[in-house]
Amino acid sequence: MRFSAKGRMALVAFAATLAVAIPATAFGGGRSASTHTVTLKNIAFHPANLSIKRGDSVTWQWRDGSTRHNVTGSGFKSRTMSRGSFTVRFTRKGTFNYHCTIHVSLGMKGKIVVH
Ligand SMILES: [Cu+2]
Repeated sequence: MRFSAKGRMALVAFAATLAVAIPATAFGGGRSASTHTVTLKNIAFHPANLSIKRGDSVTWQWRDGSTRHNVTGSGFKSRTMSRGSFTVRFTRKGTFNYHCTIHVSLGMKGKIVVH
């Protein structure tokens, strides 16, 4: 499984620029890659379930005050932090479950379905 994970704000902004710059023909379906946002707030991921297309990116944004969280999945893991963002580009189809290791017992889990 190949992921590109970038945890720093500047790199995330750079990645978003790259995603926008990828020509539609790169995916054969006449569409450009998109970046989707998941917000960490109230000890939960919003939205918890997200459906995206192969080649799209997901950016998690920390918006839960001083509460520290992380995004941990199979093949990707953010730092534990209380602010900032984390981006993963999904290059394969499938279902990718993830969670926050600190709050998994409180149900802080999410799922990305890549079509
Ligand atoms: Cu958490």
